[in-house]
Amino acid sequence: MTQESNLPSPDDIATFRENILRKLTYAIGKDAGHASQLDWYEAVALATRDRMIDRWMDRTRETYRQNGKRVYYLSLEFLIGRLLTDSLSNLGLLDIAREALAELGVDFDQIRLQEPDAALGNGGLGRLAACFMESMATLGIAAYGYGIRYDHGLFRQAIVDGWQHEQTETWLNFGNPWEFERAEVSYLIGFGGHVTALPRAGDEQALSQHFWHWAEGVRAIAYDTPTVGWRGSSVNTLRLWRARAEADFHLERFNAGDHIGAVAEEARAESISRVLYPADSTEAGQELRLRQEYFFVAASLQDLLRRHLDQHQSVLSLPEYNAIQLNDTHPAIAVAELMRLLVDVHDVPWEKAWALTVATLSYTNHTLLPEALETWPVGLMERLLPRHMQIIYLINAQHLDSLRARDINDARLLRSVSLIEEDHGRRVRMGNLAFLGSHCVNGVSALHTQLMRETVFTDLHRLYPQRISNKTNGITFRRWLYQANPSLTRLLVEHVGEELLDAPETRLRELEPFAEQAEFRRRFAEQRLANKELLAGLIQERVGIRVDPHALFDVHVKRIHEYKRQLLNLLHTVALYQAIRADPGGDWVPRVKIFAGKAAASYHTAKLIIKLTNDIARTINDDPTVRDLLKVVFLPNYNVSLAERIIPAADLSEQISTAGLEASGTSNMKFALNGALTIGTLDGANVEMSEQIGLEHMFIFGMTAQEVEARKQAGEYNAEATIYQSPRLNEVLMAIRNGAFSADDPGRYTALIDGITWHDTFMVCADFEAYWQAQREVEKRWRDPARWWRSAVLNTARTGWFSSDRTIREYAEEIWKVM
Ligand code: T68
Repeated sequence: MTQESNLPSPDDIATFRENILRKLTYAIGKDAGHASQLDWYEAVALATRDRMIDRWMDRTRETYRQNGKRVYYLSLEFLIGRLLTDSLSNLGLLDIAREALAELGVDFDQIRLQEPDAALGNGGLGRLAACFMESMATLGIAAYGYGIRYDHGLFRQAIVDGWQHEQTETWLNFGNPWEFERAEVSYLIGFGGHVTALPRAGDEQALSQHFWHWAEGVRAIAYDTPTVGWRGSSVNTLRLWRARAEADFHLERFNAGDHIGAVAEEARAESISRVLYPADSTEAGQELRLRQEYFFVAASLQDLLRRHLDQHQSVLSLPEYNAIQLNDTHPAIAVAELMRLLVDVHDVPWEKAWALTVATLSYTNHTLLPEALETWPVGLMERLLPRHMQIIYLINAQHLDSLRARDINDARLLRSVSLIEEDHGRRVRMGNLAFLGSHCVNGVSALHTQLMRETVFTDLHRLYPQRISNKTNGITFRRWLYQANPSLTRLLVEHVGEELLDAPETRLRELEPFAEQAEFRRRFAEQRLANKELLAGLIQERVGIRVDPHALFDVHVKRIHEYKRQLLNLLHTVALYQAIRADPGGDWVPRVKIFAGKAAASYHTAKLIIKLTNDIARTINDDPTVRDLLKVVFLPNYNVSLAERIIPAADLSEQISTAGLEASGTSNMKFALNGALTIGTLDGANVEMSEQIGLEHMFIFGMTAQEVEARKQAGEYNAEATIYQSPRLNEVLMAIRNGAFSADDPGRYTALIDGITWHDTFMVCADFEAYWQAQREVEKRWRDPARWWRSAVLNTARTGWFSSDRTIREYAEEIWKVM
């Protein structure tokens, strides 16, 4: 394509301008003279949404006509962010919209900021679901995302006196122009009550149909958001459920005079879709969480079964036309619910129902952290979902019987593969349930998948050696390159050609030769500098710290968790600070350490790490001896939109988790795609990144997963000797411990520092020296711009494989069988 053909035509601009004005007038009820920025945003969003509808309906009809198989992605989280630029860009309307608005005297870059982030997720798991939705649409896979339409997404993080405070998030306050409420698509979801058998002559009683007399009914109402793929190729549906009280129920009580009781029941029902659980990798052991899980699974399964039966009449062909992916164990109750629907409602014999269930479901695991493996107390399950508990017992009995029939009698093994954990009070293991009920189980990076086989699922893996496979995560380049970094995208297109945009997985490699050209490297660096200037502006505006865009931007952004080791980075920060103070005239590389991330509300250590970051930042930023050599910034309220501003401006990407603990990581891929160099451990997808990019273009350091494991096996490790051998580390720990950064409360960090001294569960001390050395390598490279920028270009050029299109193609071919 030539440059000219890319310019929007005046007709297209005029048409879109008219579309916007019509929306403003007839949907918003404002005239152009009185419209607020928010009105304009809504008008453009509605005009944009209109452009998806025809294709959306076409695709739906097409799938129906072709008798195609549909993919259902069940996830409690979709971390979407904003949709305006994404939708416009994928529809090829971005420049047209910009121009149309300019003609109306409206600045697109201002009104796009009016859109609140849809933050219906905690972190990587939720963002992955959003990237997958976009890739499935791009690849033309007929897919539905199913989840919950939370009234309140992930909390807003405010930093007060250095501490995190959680504030209610209110993304729906001004409505949501992207969604369609489908009041007519609704299901009644039951909870509680009791079960009676409906035995027929000759049936084995336990396996026969049962009737569940549930005690409480909650209505699920569908809200649909169209998801458009690149070049508008295809449009899929994200269907999110909202919980409503069943009106008649409560009206009776209300009329009988129990006004408060009626309202309380209404509130109880609606609380199910009230708020996203702010748990990242920690078990949320709350009844409400289990109600959320069952609520959205039950509504989704009823919905897809209805769609299937409308078209194919019989449930016996379910796996031929439907693939259901469980995003972690959060929807694992689907195994029991699908069995219940097949056996109790559709009268399918138990054995057949089990075969259909396993053939339809598959499960993705995202963590091996023991505290994150979901289990539910048997008592709670019996009370809330009595029929499901029965079904789970039956599945378990059949499973254990089948093993004994294979002469497997080892008590330890039977205990380990059972669906019921007997050791800490009886609990249902959702991981084992998801594993048994799925024909495919996958991990999210090569290392993680290998560790799944060797640790959490060793015994199940031995029994079902074909079931586990790897599907390394990916990211959508549309959002994380084209939209987040338009200036880099322009530079790449200029050199590789417009075709790059349609096939970045392969064509990014064509950039490699340019890494050798000084002029290209100069432009690459210049482009980065421009992004850094923008980020410097944002930092000044949000936290009032002035940073030099020419300094090395060293960035650590993700959920705050001990295993992600923000603390290791902080120890390095303090060590660097002390070194600079000891030699203020030295030849230092000016650096800005940028942190951002949320801590789970109940995770005290993570919140303390945020406070420490801010304590260290204040001390260093106020110290005139370090001047511009070192600045520390904690940007509040990390979310998708902030990530889109930070990632394109990063020079160095911190991916320093304790090896073996980060399942994959996905921000590691986003940074590399945008040309940042990674300092990281051999963990998660970092391993595969180092294979694609080349070890020499990353800064890999520290213990391997094997070494970490060996150290743990050797018994309780204490870091005293390590600290003794590293005067630098010792000095850092002493300073923090003695209140050098917390004069107002000198003991604030005693327990934190004692923790890493006496236990060092996450190998912070153990990896400190290696990390310090790796950081010196970073500085050496930075001082040699030709080498730095060559590596940076090669990072971008060699990250194509981490496109979520590649990941989705693997799911589609190997698990869902839809390609
Ligand atoms: C992340 N998991 C992994 N969990 O930590 C990350 N947990 O390595 C991986 O790249 C990513 O998943 C995608 O595979 C999470 O984000 C959660 O957010 C979570 C939420 C609720 C309960 C437990």
